[in-house]
Amino acid sequence: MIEKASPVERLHVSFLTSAPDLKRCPTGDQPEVAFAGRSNAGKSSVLNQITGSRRTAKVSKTPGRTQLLNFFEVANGGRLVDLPGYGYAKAGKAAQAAWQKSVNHYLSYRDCLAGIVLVMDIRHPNQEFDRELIEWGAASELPVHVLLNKADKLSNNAQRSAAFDLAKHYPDYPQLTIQGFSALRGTGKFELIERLLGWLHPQTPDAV
Ligand SMILES: Nc1nc2c(ncn2[C@@H]2O[C@H](COP(=O)(O)OP(=O)(O)OP(=O)(O)O)[C@@H](O)[C@H]2O)c(=O)[nH]1
Ligand SMILES: [Mg+2]
Repeated sequence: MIEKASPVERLHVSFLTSAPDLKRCPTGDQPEVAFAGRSNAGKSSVLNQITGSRRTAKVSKTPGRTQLLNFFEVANGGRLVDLPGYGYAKAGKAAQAAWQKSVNHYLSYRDCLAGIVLVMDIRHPNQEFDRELIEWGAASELPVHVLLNKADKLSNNAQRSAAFDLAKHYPDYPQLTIQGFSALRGTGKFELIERLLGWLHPQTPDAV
């Protein structure tokens, strides 16, 4: 009988580098998973939760904290990328446009991209940027895994309805998956880590 491996508790990662744009990204010689989403949705917090360290990525109460593409190396291969948030209204128009361009370029031309984790605030899901990214992922045949983050802000019932309502918008998106998550509490951590390992190490899904 094959024993079921115990779930992976945390991903071991180390910071590799930051890049302002696609040109200055490290050579894309390994599978990469990008964390995208609106500013303040909790991308950096999610990274910290799954790596078990508050210091992996910078978190801030002020939206727009992550302004560069930040690369992290995962033990046993693969990388995670913390992208700047979309839609940080207080940034000047020029700064916003520059970040969006760097993120759009990265998503469009980064050949080693294996999947995208799209982080949404569960209380405000499926905003314009989210819809665009989901459509783009489907058109590019790239898997998109949605995290309905900050689930701790809603009751269990409301969490389930949020996931159900979002799924209803995308009945014909075979590469779209959705889960609830709380970066604050760690809810949904195992499911996310399993998904990431499946993308980064497709041959050895249980390796860390
Ligand atoms: N209650 C709650 N707060 C959260 C959760 N995840 C993140 N936050 C808070 O949301 C705020 C933004 O978190 P970040 O992780 O910096 O968000 P981000 O998406 O990386 O933001 P940018 O870097 O601006 O794009 C911080 O105050 C976090 O503490 C969560 O699961 N629950
Ligand atoms: Mg951030």
